[in-house]
Amino acid sequence: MSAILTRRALVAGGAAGTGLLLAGCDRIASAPATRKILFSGEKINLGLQRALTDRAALAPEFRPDQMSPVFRTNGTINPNTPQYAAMVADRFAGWRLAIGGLVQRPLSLSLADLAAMPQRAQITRHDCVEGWSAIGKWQGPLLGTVLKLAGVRDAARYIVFRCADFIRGAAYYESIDLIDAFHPQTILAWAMNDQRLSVGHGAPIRLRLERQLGYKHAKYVMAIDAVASLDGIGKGKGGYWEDNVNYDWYAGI
Ligand SMILES: Nc1nc2c(c(=O)[nH]1)N[C@H]1C(S)=C(S)[C@@H](COP(=O)(O)O)O[C@H]1N2
Ligand SMILES: [Mo]
Repeated sequence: MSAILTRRALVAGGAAGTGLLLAGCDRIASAPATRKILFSGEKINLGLQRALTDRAALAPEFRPDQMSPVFRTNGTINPNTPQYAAMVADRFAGWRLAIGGLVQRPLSLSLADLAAMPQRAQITRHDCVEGWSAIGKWQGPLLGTVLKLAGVRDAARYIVFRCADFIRGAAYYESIDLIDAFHPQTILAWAMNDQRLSVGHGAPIRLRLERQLGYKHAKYVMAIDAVASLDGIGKGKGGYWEDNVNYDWYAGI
């Protein structure tokens, strides 16, 4: 009952955009503390709405003439495993993106499948925690489109990205919540600056997550899982750098 009531409260209050945003709201609203707040009065309810709206805000986008002439690479610039080298050799024709975990329809998608979906192109600024930035153009399907195809189950709270590279023996991975997963600028980019993504920048696809710092933008994505908890994945903090250098899991900018 409470889930329905809180959903109605949010719809009536105007926080609802798409059904996808609602999916996220339900999850937030089902936390006992949040439920209390929702029922404690309209003023606080408005505060919650504002918080949700902030998470939905768009990152700035730029004009083509503002693009950086040089966009440096960082972190892994080639996974350099035999498996990855074989994928590069056949130009990722045999590569498949596996979508699994808590989904109704596990998927296996080729680059052609991803390129045939509705596309979003955006010119955005990448901000690395190490203090450099660069503006580039990114194109690919919305992560939300892919997740809708797979059908994320109610129990899912996070989306995990498993990458092809290892740093000091540990597999690179990252994770985000469902609000960011369905954000209108969160894309699986297979093109950068109107060219197919290079190995240095994360071929065949990398996440673009424009409201967060660079280390969250997983390159070399091989598999995407919807999960209920981050426990038991890596060291449990939700990402390679979070696990190993104590970077924040939520790196909002
Ligand atoms: N798989 C993987 N993804 C990664 C990294 C990495 O080392 N491996 N480095 C991260 C960091 S710290 C940054 S700043 C960006 C760099 O992206 P770029 O090489 O396209 O500039 O990728 C991020 N994604
Ligand atoms: Mo970074």
